[in-house]
Amino acid sequence: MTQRTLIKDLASLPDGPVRVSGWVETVRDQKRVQFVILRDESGSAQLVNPVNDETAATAATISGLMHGSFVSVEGDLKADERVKLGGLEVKVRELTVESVAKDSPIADDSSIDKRLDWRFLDLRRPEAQLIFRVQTTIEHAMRQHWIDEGFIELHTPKLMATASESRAELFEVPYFDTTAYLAQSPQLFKQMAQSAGFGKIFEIGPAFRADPSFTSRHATEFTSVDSEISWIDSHEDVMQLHETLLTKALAAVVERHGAEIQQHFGIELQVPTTPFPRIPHAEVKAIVEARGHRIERQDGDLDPEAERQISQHVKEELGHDFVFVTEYPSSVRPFYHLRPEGRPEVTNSYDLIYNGVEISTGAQREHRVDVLEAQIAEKGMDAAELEEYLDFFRYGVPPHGGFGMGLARVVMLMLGLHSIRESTYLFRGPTRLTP
Ligand code: AMO
Repeated sequence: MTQRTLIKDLASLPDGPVRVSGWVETVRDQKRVQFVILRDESGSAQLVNPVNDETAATAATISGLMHGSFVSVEGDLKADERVKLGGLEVKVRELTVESVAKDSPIADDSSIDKRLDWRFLDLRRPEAQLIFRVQTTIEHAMRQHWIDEGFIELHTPKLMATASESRAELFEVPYFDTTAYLAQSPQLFKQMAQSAGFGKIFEIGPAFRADPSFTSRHATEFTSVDSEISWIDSHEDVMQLHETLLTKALAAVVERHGAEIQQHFGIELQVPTTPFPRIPHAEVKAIVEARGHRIERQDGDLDPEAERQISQHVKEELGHDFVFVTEYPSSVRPFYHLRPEGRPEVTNSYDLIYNGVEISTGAQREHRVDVLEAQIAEKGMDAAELEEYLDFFRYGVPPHGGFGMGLARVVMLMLGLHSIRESTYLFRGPTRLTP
């Protein structure tokens, strides 16, 4: 039997026998000749079967072929400029139906909810597969940088005895005769690696938030990209690592998928320049208000419209898709953010906004245990619950900082998708636990 050829590789083969396998996208069943568009994970090609006495059996099979059925085909490849799809076709010699499909329950105009119900069929769209190829490239490029720079990859536990970010949005799990919590972030344990003397670490793993909202940017389970480094002078060192990682990721995506992204999503993806713009939070508020948007939030944190506005401003003025909003007020930041000397009202922290949406939070961490204890008390938190975390700072720890970034948000904003539901393989939300 001829070895299977991926459809994308047909173009580089000479005319002659080939074997292709995939699923049936369309069938054009004419009296004298039949055409089948066959798709595999690499592309699509036209199969042709002239109808005559010799091919009658195959013709009968093709007439009854349901869209979506998986088939293997032995045939003869022929380059033919007249064929619109790739300038080639495969004349069928033998067609084996490996698995018959039922009528598809979804169509191109199905709602996103219906498509998610049938996600495995929805994902057969080539642009859906491209989303996950892009994601693979992003992760690979970042991982390559981390490895080149001597980082250690961690896999921190997702079952925890305490909250990892705050008591809000916490999932409880019965755990033998006690209660466990699902990790909201690897925050505590990535910091622990600094006390352990690991120096530089990263993790790409799941994070859970019992967030009841139904926005286009929130999921109850998401993939968090985290990194944490020792011996920083301030959050500036973290931002430099962060922009380097994203620039390398984008360069790899542009090189590997730029043309396809243009074709499927109509976006001319650019590699960003470094440094990314940095604007202090107070200045961001002033800019956003000058653009006519009043931030209504009581705590003064940026709302989604403010994120869109500052992003738009940076795009117009500096031609950049990214902006670091720095110096967040202490009042809207967690207890573990370090506050710079003499300015207790702000933190050595940032949010990174990409094409109008927050994709990440980063900060220098407070590593002086007495200051940490004071900040825990100030936030009205229970220090007893954080005893084990506080131990990380009682036996020596270097100054350190890091960031956490939502992978699906990055992919969504890179490709101009409308919702994180499109850039998450299997979305989890308040009313979705399947498939
Ligand atoms: P934060 O809570 O800001 O910070 O989360 C970091 C990033 O994670 C993503 N994210 C989400 N993505 C999808 N659905 C959600 N419900 C969701 N919640 C968060 C966002 C966000 O910017 N420990 C800190 C990070 C750090 O300081 O290192 C943290 O978790 O892209």
